[in-house]
Amino acid sequence: MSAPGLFSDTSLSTPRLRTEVPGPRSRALHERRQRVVPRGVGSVLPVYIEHADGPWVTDVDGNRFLDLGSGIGVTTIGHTNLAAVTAATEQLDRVTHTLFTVTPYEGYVRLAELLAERVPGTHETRTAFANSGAEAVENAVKIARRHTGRRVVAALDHAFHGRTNLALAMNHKAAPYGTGFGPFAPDIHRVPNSYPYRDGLDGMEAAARTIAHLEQRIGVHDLAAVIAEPIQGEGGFVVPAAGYLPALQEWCTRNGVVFIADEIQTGLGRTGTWFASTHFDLVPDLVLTAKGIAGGLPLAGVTGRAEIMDAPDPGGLGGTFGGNPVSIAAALAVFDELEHGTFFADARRIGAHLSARLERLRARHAVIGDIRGIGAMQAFELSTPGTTRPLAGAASMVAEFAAQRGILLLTAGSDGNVIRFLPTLTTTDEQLDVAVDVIDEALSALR
Ligand code: PLZ
Repeated sequence: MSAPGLFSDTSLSTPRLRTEVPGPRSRALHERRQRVVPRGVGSVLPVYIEHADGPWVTDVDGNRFLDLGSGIGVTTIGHTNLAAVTAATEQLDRVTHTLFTVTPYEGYVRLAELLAERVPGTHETRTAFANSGAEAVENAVKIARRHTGRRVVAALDHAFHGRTNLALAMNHKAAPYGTGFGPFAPDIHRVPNSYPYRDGLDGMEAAARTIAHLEQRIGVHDLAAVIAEPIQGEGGFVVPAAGYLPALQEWCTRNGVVFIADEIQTGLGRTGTWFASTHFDLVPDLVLTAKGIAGGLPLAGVTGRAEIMDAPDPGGLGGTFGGNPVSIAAALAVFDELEHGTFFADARRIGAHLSARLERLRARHAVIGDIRGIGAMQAFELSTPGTTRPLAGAASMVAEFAAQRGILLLTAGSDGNVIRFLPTLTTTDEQLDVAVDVIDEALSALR
């Protein structure tokens, strides 16, 4: 059985609004915040959260929102999942920190063992832990360069890999992530991805295009790694055409290039499997995890082939908080929940229900150009009817409309014209129906 959330009001089906959104207490906090927090740290919706439980977040004004974003794909097994909270709380009473690179502890080793068993493939692996997704990306690049002795890293169009300086060079979108933050790291190249809705290419054609760029613009002798999100997250839940990723990986393997799967948004139950790579028959050399791995506590991992991971010399990898014991304890509970709960089936149920409901919506709203995703990672793209031209602004209008009804939705896409769903896997079909009905109204109001 899956553990309930801490406050156990998960069975409710509708949001509850007690004030306007944002309410007076949130507005007062927002005033205070603007005097002490830089504007560069934005907030999609300035409602200040007081507690959270399962798929619900409740703000300081007592408004309860249905959270279909899970803090951007973090609280996958539900907000304040009881097992994760209990494990973290018990760990707090024992040891909060020693630093694994000073005096180690078992949890780090245990979680590395669990990842070794669950990443795709039968090869021997090693795992190094870090604090955030971007740090996992940084470490993967270090490891791939040290292993290959080559400099260049290729990322895909529409990719997002984080907000550290190296990751900024890998992101597709300059604004707002990179604007004014250069100089950026050299030897990062971006190459075309597979975006079936927009490019109309099958997997082989798209892979041939990507590989031609890699060969002509970089050359295999300098190429250390190719990094790909199996389903692009911030880029708009772009699901590559069948065969694209395996062809790309096969080319990497043939040429001694490390293939890195950024599973930071797609991994750990989100798509109904441990890793989304499985859906594409991928066996990545390195797999990156973060977000959902510790049920809301900060943790990230790089798991990969032993011979690649062991390339850096002792002391070459680490960091003060990487693999913090409290985060690790929560992560062990998350793995146990995923293993023994109903979460994988729930992800598939959510995917089937949501995509069916969205297809019915498309019949009524010509602006829905594409519906895509796997499991509890679904999205629709808004286009000028009859074309694939992005309908700018519409997605944020839908999200704002929904927020006023107590539904938290996230936008995505390089053109900002995608609505994405990253619900907690505790979300019921009835709760999804409430959200889709509100989206239906929002799309009608667009006309
Ligand atoms: N790789 C695939 O999705 C984080 C970004 C939120 P960190 N995505 C959410 C924002 O606006 O900064 C992400 C991702 C993929 C890497 C990252 C970076 O992970 O934990 O935010 O560093």
